Amino acid sequence: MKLSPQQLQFFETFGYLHFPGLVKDEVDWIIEEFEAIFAASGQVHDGTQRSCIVPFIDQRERLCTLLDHPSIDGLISSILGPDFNYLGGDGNFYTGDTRWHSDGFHSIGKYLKVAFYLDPLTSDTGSLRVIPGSHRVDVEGWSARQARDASELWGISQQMVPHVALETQPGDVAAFNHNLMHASFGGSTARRMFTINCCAYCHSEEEIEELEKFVAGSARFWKDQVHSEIMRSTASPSRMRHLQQAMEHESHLPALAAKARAEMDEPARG
Ligand SMILES: O=C(O)CCC(=O)C(=O)O
Repeated sequence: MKLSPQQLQFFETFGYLHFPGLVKDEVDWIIEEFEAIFAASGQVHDGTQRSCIVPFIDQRERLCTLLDHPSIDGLISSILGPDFNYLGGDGNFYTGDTRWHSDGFHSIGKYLKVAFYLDPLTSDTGSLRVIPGSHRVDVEGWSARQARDASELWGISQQMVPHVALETQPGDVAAFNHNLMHASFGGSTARRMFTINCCAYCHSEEEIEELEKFVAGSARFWKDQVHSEIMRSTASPSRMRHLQQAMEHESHLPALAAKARAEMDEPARG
């Protein structure tokens, strides 16, 4: 699959794309694998707070193959280039609302999240909401990026912030720029979703520094490396191309993860 120039222009302008039914034919086994990962982890999701496993697709050989899936590879390659970096991702049982936020803010490099929601979701039952255009680094001082302060800024609740809701059915895929403001409201106490994080191949020193900063973020999950051994040992040469650069820039991670283990009661939940 290759995205059209119009889809790519939409992504650059608004920061997201929605692909209804992109992995519809695979969704049964994807859900089975999702459940198997949580069952094997020993984590019991009791609905009081988010449960999260990182890196997620890496936990099972079959789920790793999503990176090789022509539609997923085509989607990511179209946006980031064929030599994109795979940077892990999380698998979640979400509980309730997620307030407005972006996944950091990268003014250097290009970072993409691909999200798989495994339950039918509407705007008011926990589907992803996005503020189109809020990812743009060339729009400075737009207070949409402070949507978490909606009540002080605009006298409205966070739920009322103008947005597009990506209402999803299992098998749909949503992709968005990490800089994009996003949230969800009204979700159940067991909303299933997992993500794949990627960035464009880094060439400049600044891009590599940004990549190393992103990699350092895995420390809060107590991870010594970005990918699992399963992901790496089962990789074909074409998948390995997406793992290599992160592997070359993760040597700072074990020390940071050791520090996190010493300071935190449990790995982060997001
Ligand atoms: O689905 C949600 O509640 C939020 C998802 C999210 O914030 C993320 O994946 O970064």
